[in-house]
Amino acid sequence: METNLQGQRERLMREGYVIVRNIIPPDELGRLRQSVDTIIDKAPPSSRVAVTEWVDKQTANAVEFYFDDRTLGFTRRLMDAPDVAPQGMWVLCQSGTGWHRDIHPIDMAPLDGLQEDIRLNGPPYLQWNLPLYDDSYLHVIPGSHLRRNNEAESKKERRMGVVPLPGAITVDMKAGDGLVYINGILHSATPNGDVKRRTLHFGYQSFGAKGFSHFFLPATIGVDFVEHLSPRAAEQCHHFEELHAKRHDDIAFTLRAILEKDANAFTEGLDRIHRSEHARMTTLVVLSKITYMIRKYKASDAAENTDSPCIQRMADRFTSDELDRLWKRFAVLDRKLQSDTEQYEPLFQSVPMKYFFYDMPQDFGVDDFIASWN
Ligand SMILES: O=C(O)CCC(=O)C(=O)O
Ligand SMILES: [Fe+2]
Repeated sequence: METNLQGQRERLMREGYVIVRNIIPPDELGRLRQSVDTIIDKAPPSSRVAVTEWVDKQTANAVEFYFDDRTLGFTRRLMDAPDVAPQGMWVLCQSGTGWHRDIHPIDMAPLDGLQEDIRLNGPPYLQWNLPLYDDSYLHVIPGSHLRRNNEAESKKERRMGVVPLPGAITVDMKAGDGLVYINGILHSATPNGDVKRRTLHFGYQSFGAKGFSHFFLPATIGVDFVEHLSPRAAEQCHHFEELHAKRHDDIAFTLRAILEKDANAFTEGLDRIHRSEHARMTTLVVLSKITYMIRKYKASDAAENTDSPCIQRMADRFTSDELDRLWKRFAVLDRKLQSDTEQYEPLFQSVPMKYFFYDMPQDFGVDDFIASWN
C-alpha cells in the first residue's frame, strides 16, 4: 500500500487528497460492517454516530480500527509527524451537503494563513472517509485546499447543493477503500436517498510536527470507553490523552508568558508548540482564539459549556482578571484580523462578520506582536 510514500505525500499536497485502495480485506469488512451496524442500532437515529459512545466488547473492532497502522500509522507517516491522535471517530449514515470548506473563520486563522502553514509545514490535521459500502457521494475540487475561491466558486452558496463547478471530480470509492484529505479543500456530497451508507469518517491531529493545530482546544476522544478495548488499544487511548495534556501545558505556558510580557518565555513556548520558523502568525491567531474562548467561557454561565472540557480546563488555569489582561495583549492583533465593514465569502462555515476570511494581518509578525504588548 505504501510503495511510494513520497509520491503519496506529493499528491496530497498537490491535489489535497489521496485514495488508498483495498485497505480492508473482505472478511474483515464483514466483521466491521456487523459491529458498525450493532453500534448504529444502539445509538439514537442520527446522520452520524460517534463509535466511542456506543462501543462494547463485541464491537471493539469498530473503535480499534481507528488506531490501526493502516489508518493512524499511515496518516502519521503521510504527515511525517512524530505522533498523531484521533480527533473524531464517526460513522456517516447519511450524505448530502453542498460545496464547502470545513473552515470557520470566526475561530480559525484567515484562509491565507492556514494555507501558508499547510504549504510550508504540512497539514496539521488529516481527515478520512472510508466506506464500508461502495460510496460515490463525495466530490472535491483538486487543488482548492491551497488557494482562495475562484470566480465561479465565489458565486455559489452551500445551500445550492452539489452544483457543477469547474474542475470538480467525483470520488469513486469501493467498500474498503480510503480517502485521506485536507478538509479545507472544497468538497460536497450528494444525498444517498434510501441507499445504505456506512462510511467511517475520522481524522488525526499531528503532535510534535513542524506546525501547530488550526483548531482551538478540540475535544479529546477521552478514555471513558477503554474498558471495552484490548489492553493495547486502551494503552493507545491513554497515550493520546498524554499528547493532549502535554500540548495543553505548552499552550498554558505560552499564554502565561504573554500575560507576563516575558518575551523570552513566550519565544520558548512558541518554539514548543510550533517548531517551524514559517507561518508562526497562523499559530498566534490560534492562540488569540483560544484566549478569546477561555475568557468568554470564564465570563459565562459554566453550565453552558460543559461540552467543552478542554476549554474549561484551560480556563481553570487562569483567573478572570488574568484573562482580561491576557486578552488585552491580543488587542492589536485581533484588531488587525478585522475590517471596519462586514466581510463575507461563500463556501466557508460562516455567516457575514467583521473578521477577514482570507487576509492575514499585513506587515505584522511575531516581533510586532511582542512590541504590541506595551
Ligand atoms: O458526507 C460526506 O462524505 C462529507 C461530510 C462533510 O463534508 C462534513 O461533515 O463536513
Ligand atoms: Fe465537510
